[in-house]
Amino acid sequence: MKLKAALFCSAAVLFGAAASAAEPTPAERAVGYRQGVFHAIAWNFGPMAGMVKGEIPFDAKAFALRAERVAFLSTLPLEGFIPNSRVGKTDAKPEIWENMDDFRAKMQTFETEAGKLAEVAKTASSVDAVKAQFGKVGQACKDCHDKYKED
Ligand code: ASC
Repeated sequence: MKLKAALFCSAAVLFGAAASAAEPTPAERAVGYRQGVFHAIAWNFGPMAGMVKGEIPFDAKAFALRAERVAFLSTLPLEGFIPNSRVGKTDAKPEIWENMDDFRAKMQTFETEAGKLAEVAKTASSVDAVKAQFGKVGQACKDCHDKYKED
């Protein structure tokens, strides 16, 4: 009887562990979602930064495509900042949830500036045409990170 109980308990523990590994909580899924979006933003932002800094030759078509992607992606992360989702490995500071209106406004600025960059990039034939607006997008990233991102 004791052995049966012990086996049952270990099985329950194992199944419990497997279930928690396979099925993240809503908060964990929200963290994964917003981090995925931010990674996709950084992936596309990087080559534009390289062009603006003169490290990569300016390619108008590639720049415009990446700007368009960032403009779209900028509209996504806010949805992932659900209540009580500061869990696991996250750089999100608690201040986000304490100042949600300000955080939302900063995200809106990012969306607006990223949208303008996509517009400007459509007709830009040189890096000089996108430099100023690219700077505004980078500043929007930084303004939010300074206040709401760890490190
Ligand atoms: C990036 C990245 C950031 C921003 C920021 C812009 O590519 O990972 O955090 O740009 O440096 O100011």
